Parts: sequence; structure tokens; C-alpha cells
Amino acid sequence: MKIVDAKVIVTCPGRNYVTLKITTEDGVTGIGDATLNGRELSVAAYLTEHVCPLLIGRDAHRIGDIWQYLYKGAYWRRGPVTMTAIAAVDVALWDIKGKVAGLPVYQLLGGAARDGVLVYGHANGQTIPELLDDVARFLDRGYRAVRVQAAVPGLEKTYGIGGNSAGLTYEPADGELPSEHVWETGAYLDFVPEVMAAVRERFGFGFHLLHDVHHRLTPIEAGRLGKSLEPYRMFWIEDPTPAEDQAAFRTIRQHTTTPIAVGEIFNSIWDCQYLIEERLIDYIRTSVSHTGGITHLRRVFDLAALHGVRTGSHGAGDLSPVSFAAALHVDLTVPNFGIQEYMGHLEPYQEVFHTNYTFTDGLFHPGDAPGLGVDIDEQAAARYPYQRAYLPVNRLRDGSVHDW
Ligand code: CS2
Ligand code: MG
Repeated sequence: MKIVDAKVIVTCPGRNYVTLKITTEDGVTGIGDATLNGRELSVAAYLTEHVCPLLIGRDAHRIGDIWQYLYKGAYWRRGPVTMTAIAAVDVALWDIKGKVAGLPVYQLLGGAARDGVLVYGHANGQTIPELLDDVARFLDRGYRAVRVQAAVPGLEKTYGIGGNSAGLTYEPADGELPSEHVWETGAYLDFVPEVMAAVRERFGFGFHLLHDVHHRLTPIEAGRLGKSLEPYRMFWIEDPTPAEDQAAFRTIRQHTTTPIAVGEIFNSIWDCQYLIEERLIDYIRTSVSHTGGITHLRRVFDLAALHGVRTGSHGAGDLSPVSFAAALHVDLTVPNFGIQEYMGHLEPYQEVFHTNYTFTDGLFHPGDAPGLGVDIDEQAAARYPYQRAYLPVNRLRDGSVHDW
């Protein structure tokens, strides 16, 4: 089943998405997400200039071989651009295989190991009362797990706060250059336990509570935070310290039993090998679209399973609905599934991406359409041209650049 066409679609329905569309000689099409937030065109060019020409004439069924060919054949390995491009090819080929087989991708991966995929939503507020109202909205909608973030008093802008009327948190893409935030660790560390106490006091312990630290602490500060949150029985704290310094996680472990989740900026099994093998984390949060696709993500999850680490895939709104669907197919099948992030997508994304996944009682299901169950409307995509946008940059009060 030869590949006859591979093209890249860049569109901005609410925010930028890059999609790879592969077509076979029989006219079967498959799509994969190639979005790398804030650096979208680098992956688009990598695909168009260097990968698409290599796909033409290859057998679309040989997913593993094409993966190895693109990975080893480039000589230059790993990294977000390469691994996002390979992921897009991989996911598009799984989509095609499912359509040809007449089966949803999760059936090809071994079938459902659970009834649905537990997700966490994003509650946030400028103040604690505002946050509590938002948590109530998620619980009312049936969520069994909620990530909570509240604006740190005294800081003008805190990560993860704000959003639209649908309760979606998006860092604004405001203007041609990145916005700058100011960060102060002391104020944050004093404030977070107060936030979690307020949430547990009002809603009790009958749902999972999560929090994203977004790489901002030192190892010992992260240990202190984890310890101070132990009474609130967090499901996890995410990205407590910058993930490059992996030995730092040993320090955190020595000080707290609060579970640790890491991985949204990792791109390969080699990036998480140490943390997993040394059992320094509890959840691996790699994403299907930044970690080489379904084929490679399953290897990461298998390594994690060997070491008692569960999955918790990244599912931010800057990963397209194609990614979210692909993640759900994997999540439904793996033995060591933990949780899946669900941030949702901004309208008018539904004009461009047609999805089949459903949400009931806190669980998502990818649906039973053959393949991934997501399609892209190219005419609609063309109505929303790419707009350059950046993630914000963080500085400490003295002006030095800090992790955002
Ligand atoms: C985040 C992301 O979802 C998360 O946990 O940390 O929102 C992250 O900031 C973005 O995906 C960056 O593009
Ligand atoms: Mg995060």
C-alpha cells in the first residue's frame, strides 16, 4: 500500500496547529499532529523539506520500519523538532492502518484494558474563592480529577491562570513577541498549601487533586513543597524542578511522599530512562506528539511499567485534537495507565477538526470509528492562517531569566 502524497497543513483556529496528512495509492488518508507550540514552522519545514519526499513510494503498513528509517536515517537524533515530525508520520500511519483494517487504533494496540480514560481538567482562579467556584464547575461536569492553580498574591501574572468562558486555560499569544512574567518562589511556596487546604476543606477527598509547578523550584524547595502538601493527598505535583537535572529528583524523593510527575518536555525514551529506572518519579507525562508517536510512546510506557511508574500523558490545548485522540487510543490499552491531561481546545477548532471522542462520568473514550476517529477539513483550515505566537518568558525580581 504505497504512499503517494504527504503534505503539511498549518492552521490557526484559536491557536496554531500543524497537521501532516498522508495519502496512499488506494486513496486512504491518515493524519498526525506536528504542532510544537511557539516553534510551529520549524517542524512544518522539517517535514516538508526533509521527510515528506522520503515517504513517497514507501509501504504505509511498515510503521516500525519507517520510524527507524526516519530516526536512524537522519543521523541527527532526538530533540523536539525531529521527534515531533516523526510522531506525526507515525500517528498518520496508525490512522491509515486502522482505516484499512476497519478498526479503531486501540483495537490494533491490543484492545481496551479499561472502560474509559480518566482525565483531569484545569481549574484556576485569580483568588482562592474564584478557584473554588471553578473546581465546583469541574466536579459538577463529572470530572473525577482536577488540576488546580491560583494566582500567587503579589505577582502580576501566574502560570496557568485565566482563560476563556469554557474554562480553558491558555497562555495568551499576545502580540509579535513573548510577554514577560515576574516570579517569586517564596510567595508561591507559602501560598500553595493554603490553596490545597481550601480545596480539600470545601470539597473533601473524594476526587483527585493535581498541581503543576512548571519547573520553577530548586530541588530542596520542591521537597519542601511536596512535604507541605502531604496532608492534602495530591495525586501528583508536576514538573517540580527543571527536568534536565535528573539527579535533583533524588533530593525531592528524600523529603516527601507526594507523587511526582514529569515528562512534557521529553522527546524520547532516553530522556526519561534515568528517572524511570531509578524510580525517581511516579508518573511519566510524555506526549504522543512530542515523543515519536504511538510506536515510541508505547516503548516509554513499557519501560515505565517495568519500574512501577504509571502514565499521565501531556494533553495541553497546544497539542491538537489529533494528538488527544491518539493519546486516548494508547491510554485505553496500556496496563500501567495513570491519568490523561485534558485541557480542551479553543473554538473554532471544531470547524477544522472533526472528532469522535466522548466524555462520560469523568472518562474519555476515543470512539469506534476506524483509525483515530479525527479528520481535518482542509478548506476550513485555510480560513485560519498561521499567526506567529510565543510562550511567555519568566524573570526573577532582580531581572534574571528564570524557568517559565
Ligand atoms: C502545561 C502546558 O499542560 C501542561 O501541563 O505545562 O500548558 C505547557 O505549558 C504547554 O504545553 C507549553 O506549550
Ligand atoms: Mg505542565
